[in-house]
Parts: sequence; structure tokens; C-alpha cells
Amino acid sequence: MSDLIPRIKIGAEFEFPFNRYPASRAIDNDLSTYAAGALSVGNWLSVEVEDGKDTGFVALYNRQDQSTWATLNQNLDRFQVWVGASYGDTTDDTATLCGADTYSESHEPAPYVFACGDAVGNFITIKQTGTSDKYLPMAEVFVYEGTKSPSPPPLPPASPPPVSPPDAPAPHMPLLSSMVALARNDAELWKSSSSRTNLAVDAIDGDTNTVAVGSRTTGNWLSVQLPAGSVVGYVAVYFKTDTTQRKLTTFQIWVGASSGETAGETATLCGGDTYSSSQAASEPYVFYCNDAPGEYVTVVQTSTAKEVLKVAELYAY
Ligand SMILES: [Ca+2]
Ligand SMILES: [Ca+2]
Repeated sequence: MSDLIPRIKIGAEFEFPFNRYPASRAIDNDLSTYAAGALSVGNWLSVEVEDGKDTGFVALYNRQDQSTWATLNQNLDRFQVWVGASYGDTTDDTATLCGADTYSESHEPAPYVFACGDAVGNFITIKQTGTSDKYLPMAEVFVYEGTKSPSPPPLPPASPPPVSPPDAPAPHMPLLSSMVALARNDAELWKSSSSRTNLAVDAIDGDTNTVAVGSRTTGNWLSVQLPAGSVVGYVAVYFKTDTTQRKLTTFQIWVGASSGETAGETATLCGGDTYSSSQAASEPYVFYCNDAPGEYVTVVQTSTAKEVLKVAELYAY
């Protein structure tokens, strides 16, 4: 994140505050202090930033003293991140959904990072979407300028951008196109469809119209092999969005040492998400992998129903 320019934070509020842990502690640029809301369902924490910039990325830190809170079940649980026009704004008309994620012990203490596609709005809202009471603890919220802002952040050295989908540029693409896509040497699909027209390598051919399709089952995964010694900063996955078959609902992205590796000492969880049919096929799901070392990137189905994994493209950066 060091190349990105932070937006200046000027205020913060919870919908259901807890006075001992004021919202201002989520914007003091100190990871050792944290804010927390009242124990509740559906709470939100909004951070107001100075006017005049777009938002490219949001990075959230759960409270960092894990040894203390792990036994208290004080985690972020399930949540969404929005850029909107006022405190608590998560309405489709005026707010932009950057993404959703779920707390994971193995993710800690890394930030949860969301690409917001140069969204317009001065209020960043983290909305609880889980079904159990939580405190919504937050060590810090960082908000970074988008690439369309008047003063663009310095970008990595020029390099061939990843192949873009044929549609109009998706909100996430300007920043992705400034990153260096890692070479993709091979791909493996478990389990592949009985149809021989759908191969794992369809997920690495640079064409979002060709799709690797798995069988209708549970535990589906697709792995992409990178060059030996790769370090993965980000992963972008494009799914097929037709409605003709059941498809993946919840999934995770892992970096590991072997094909299909989603556990063990050499595997790193980048994050998880829930497939949304309202997200355009041209718009990837982007995950921050925090420079995880590994030769394989794996997308794995985590929902328990029998579903079909359809991956149009998977890039690592
Ligand atoms: Ca803080
Ligand atoms: Ca493809």
C-alpha cells in the first residue's frame, strides 16, 4: 500500500456507539488503539474523509491484540464496505459497495483491503452483516485516493498490463492495469466438467469469454501455477455470470506451494467473498494477499451446497 496516498480522515461515528471505545480511535493512525461499537447486530462504523478526492482502496485493521480478544469473540464477523454520501450511507442510489468479507483468524493481523474503483463519496462505511451480536472492533480504517484523483499516486514501473476484458473498463481495472501480472504457467481444476470443451487452462488464456467449468459438486477448486519463487500481492478472479446453472456462492483465495493447497504451513489465505449476481462479469473480485510466497493460487468453494465453479480468468499480481 506504500505507493498509495491516504485520504485525510476528519470524523468517525458508530450507529450504536460504545462510549469506552469511541469511533475516533479508528481514525487516529495508531494500530494499538481501537474503536468498538455496542454489542449488536447490523451496526455500522463510518469514517468521514476530506472532500476533493475519489477512493481507490480501503484497508481495515481488526483490533491487533489478538491474544486478548480471541477468547472474547471480538472479531469483525461478516461485513461490507461502502463509499457513500453521509454517515451510515449504504443505499444503492448514493453509495458504492466496495466489497464484503468475513473475519478469519488466519488472516490476522493483516488488513482487510477493498478496491473501491475510484468511488465518489466522503464517507466510508463498514456495515455488519452477520447474524449474531458483535462489537465491530476496529483498530484503524485507512482510505486511499483513487487513480482518477487530481493528484494520482505514483504507480509501479510501466509494464504490459493484463489483458483487459472486451467490455467497458470495470471500476477496478484502472488500478489493476497499473500492476504487474505474474506469468501463468498452467492450471488445474477439481473436478472438471464432463464436457471436454471446458478446460482448466480456459481460466488463464487472457479471454474472459472462455471459462473453466467444474462439475456440480462440493469442494470445487481451481489452481493457477505461477513461476517458481513468486510472491503474490493481489489476486483478481473473474467469474462467469450466466444464469443457466447453479454456480459458486462463497469462496476463498489461497496462495500455496502446491496445486489445490488450502491448508497447512505453506498456504496463505488472501480472503473470501460471496458471489453476487449483480456484479458485472467484467468486474473482478480482488483480494489483497500481502506478498504471500507461493507458486500456486487457488480459488476454492467454501459453500456446502453442490455448485458449479466457473472461472473466466484468474490473475495474480
Ligand atoms: Ca487506532
Ligand atoms: Ca478465459
